[in-house]
Amino acid sequence: MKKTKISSKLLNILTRNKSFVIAGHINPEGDAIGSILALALGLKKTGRKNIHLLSRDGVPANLKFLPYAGLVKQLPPKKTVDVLIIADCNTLERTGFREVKAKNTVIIDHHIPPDNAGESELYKKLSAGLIDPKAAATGMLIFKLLTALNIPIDKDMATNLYTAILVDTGGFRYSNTSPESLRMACHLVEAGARPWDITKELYESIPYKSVKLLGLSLATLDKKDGIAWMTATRDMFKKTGTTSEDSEDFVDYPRKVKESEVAVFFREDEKDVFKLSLRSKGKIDVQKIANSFGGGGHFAAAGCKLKGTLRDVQKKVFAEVRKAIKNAK
Ligand SMILES: [Mn+2]
Repeated sequence: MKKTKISSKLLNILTRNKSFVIAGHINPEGDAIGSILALALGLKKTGRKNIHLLSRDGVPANLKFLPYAGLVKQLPPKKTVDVLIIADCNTLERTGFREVKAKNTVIIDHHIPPDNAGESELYKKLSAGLIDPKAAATGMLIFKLLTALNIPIDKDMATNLYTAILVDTGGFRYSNTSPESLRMACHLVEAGARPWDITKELYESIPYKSVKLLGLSLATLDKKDGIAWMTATRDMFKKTGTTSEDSEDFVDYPRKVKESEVAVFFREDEKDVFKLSLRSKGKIDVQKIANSFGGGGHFAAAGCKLKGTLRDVQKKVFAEVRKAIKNAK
């Protein structure tokens, strides 16, 4: 296994304190929920009972099968806790909780810290961190952390961690799939994670109404100049009785288009407010594009929010994408 430096300070904070809040990010997916659950189960094994798991948007329906998903709460504790652990994101804003009071704050994450990180209040008072943008999933960092803490990984932890890594590597297909992520998966399967059971829950249990929504949205699929895109309007959500959660992986469809270098999915959240998901096939840094609109993410997967009519929003975004494609040539 590749060496990731885990500071003794971090290990001390985790072993010498009693009360913890572990928070994932808003709009959580498998990596966020799987990571916080696995870490909590691990810490519980060492006798720690006072662990409060937080996800502002709760646990999405397709992740409710994760062992101990019921532990995840949407409201923070009122009392000051010893340690706040921010997982799979790197700002308090992303967790959706500004009100958590903690004596120590720790970040465990695989996103690139914000440019102004050094000046932000959070980073100034950060007690320790395990931040590795090269890690394919936060779940991989949790795996290493549990190993460093000598906590054996049981079946429940393995199921959570396998899910985290599976989701963030796109089912072990994305370019972040490495010997290390596969080796970890191998350990996790040996520890009791069941690949087909997890796959079935994640990818073969889509509600009928979500597939109907996909049908409406797919009808908007279009392409031009190396960009492929697709839209889901409020009207479509209304017609099918679905919510934004049902369109979680829709950006995969424009990404599948052979002619696309960049894929964009436009999701209308409110009238003239669009949430964008951007994907790259590997040449274009879509994080930069998302950044220019106040969003963020990774090189190959990023997101942002824009106001305006669909026409105006698309015009603005396509201009940026076209520029990026041109510069990459
Ligand atoms: Mn992640």
